[in-house]
Amino acid sequence: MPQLRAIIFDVDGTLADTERDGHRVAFNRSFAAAGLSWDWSVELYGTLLEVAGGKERIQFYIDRYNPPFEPPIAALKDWIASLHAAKTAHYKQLLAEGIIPVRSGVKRLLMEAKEQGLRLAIATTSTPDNVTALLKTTLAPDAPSWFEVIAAGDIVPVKKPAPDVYLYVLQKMALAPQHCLVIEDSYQGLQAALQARLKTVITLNNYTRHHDFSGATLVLSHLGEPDQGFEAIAGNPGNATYFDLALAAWLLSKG
Ligand code: XBP
Ligand code: MG
Repeated sequence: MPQLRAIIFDVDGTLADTERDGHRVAFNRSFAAAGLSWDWSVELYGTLLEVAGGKERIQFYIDRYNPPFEPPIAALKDWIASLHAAKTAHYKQLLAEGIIPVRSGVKRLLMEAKEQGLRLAIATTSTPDNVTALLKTTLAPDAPSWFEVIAAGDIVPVKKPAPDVYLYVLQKMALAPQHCLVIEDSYQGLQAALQARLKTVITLNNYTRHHDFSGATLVLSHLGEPDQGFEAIAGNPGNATYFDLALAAWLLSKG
């Protein structure tokens, strides 16, 4: 019977609803500051989220939508990297304003895991600086240290839906996939985790509720709290009304 040894968290959309009011706004601010007329609406951003990674997303936008801009003198890849660096600064500024809280149940679950000595990790496509800033502003100044491994951004050459970031975490923690549970929010994240043979629980958000989550162990509206239960969209949560370590261990023990 496989035992639960670690939980691996995705970040954007899973720990916090960062995309619409955080990353999207930061992209737009970096575009305006660079003198570009580009504006990513809430709706367009939903389409652009098909591509994980901010630099990759900007490249995809240029390729697919052919937006107006003066071709840079520098190599396009370098120009995108500097635009994206400005975006990261805007994003961190937005986080510092405290506008983005963690999702329901996230802090409770992390505290429970810490108390029980369960190992924790992060596997995200987002830039490392974004992750530490989010953890510090929403949880606690020392929250980055709660995670044994924070695998983020360009740490692996190929981003989700490729499994690389999850394989990297497993290798760093020297754990077999059957001892870990993943919490994700998107199709791309689920594919990455499944290809690494990891059982995955999905918490939906507005950008991902229409995604195909076949293969997920459980699909929930959110992790929930004792007084704010989850809705189970797919899978069997047993008698649980909110997601805790007992439910996580039970899901994994089913093999
Ligand atoms: C989310 C992403 C990221 C963010 C933006 O990753 O795909 O690209 O949208 O962050 P995950 P960057 O759900 O895996 O956390 O601009 O730093 O890429
Ligand atoms: Mg995500």
